[in-house]
Amino acid sequence: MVTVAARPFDFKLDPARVALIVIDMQRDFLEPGGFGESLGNDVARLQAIVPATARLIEGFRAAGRPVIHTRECHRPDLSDCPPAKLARGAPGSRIGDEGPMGRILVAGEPGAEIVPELFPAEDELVIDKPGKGAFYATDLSAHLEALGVAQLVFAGVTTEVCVQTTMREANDRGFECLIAEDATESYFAEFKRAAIEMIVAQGAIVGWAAPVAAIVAGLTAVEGEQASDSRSVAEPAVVSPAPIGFGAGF
Ligand code: TIU
Repeated sequence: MVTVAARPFDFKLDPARVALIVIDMQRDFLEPGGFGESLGNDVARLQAIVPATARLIEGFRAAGRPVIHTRECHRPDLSDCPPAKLARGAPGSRIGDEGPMGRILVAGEPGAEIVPELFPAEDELVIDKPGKGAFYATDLSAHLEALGVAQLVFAGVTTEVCVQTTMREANDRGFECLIAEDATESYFAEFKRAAIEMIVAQGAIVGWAAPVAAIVAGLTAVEGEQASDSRSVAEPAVVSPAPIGFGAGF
């Protein structure tokens, strides 16, 4: 185990059992004319985390650890989009409507694709998900089980919606979860801050938070080393039992 300085206390990183999940870094959320903007958001804020997210992805690739990408999108016939979700957004620019990047949030359309700077490598898993959480109605659980993963590092957008939902799903499934705080963003600065506070509160009730640099240093550190400058937190890390409950659909 490698010690990564994190909040609310050090994270004990297992470089042999960790994977990265990059949530929904899609044109539809980061560029004008997509789903994010159709919900009334200014998408400019989200572009800022692309370089830090790229550094995190590169760190995992260099360490030979899995990088998993997700895309929030729907089938072209929208059969996997509940009417309650379809009804959101401004009329004329809802899910499935034509926009400047093709049909909004529809699989295979340019807007649903991951931004070029963070494009998945050929051998990397890409999970298309109809919900906010990446476990709901996907085969992510089975993939993680096959990979022997016990810890998940999270990046992507938006912090309080798809990232937090997926972290909560993962935490309930027994994974130790760490959010890369400078590789995630929200359309609302205060929501990002509050979401991370909720995650780390109550002794890491959902998980831990650390900067990209500390996580990448941890991936390459020798076992037993401190991966970065300690934030002088003496409390020992809690090591959870092996992940449990990997059932299809859970
Ligand atoms: N609206 C918003 O903040 N987020 C989403 O709809 N999806 C994701 O977070 N990916």
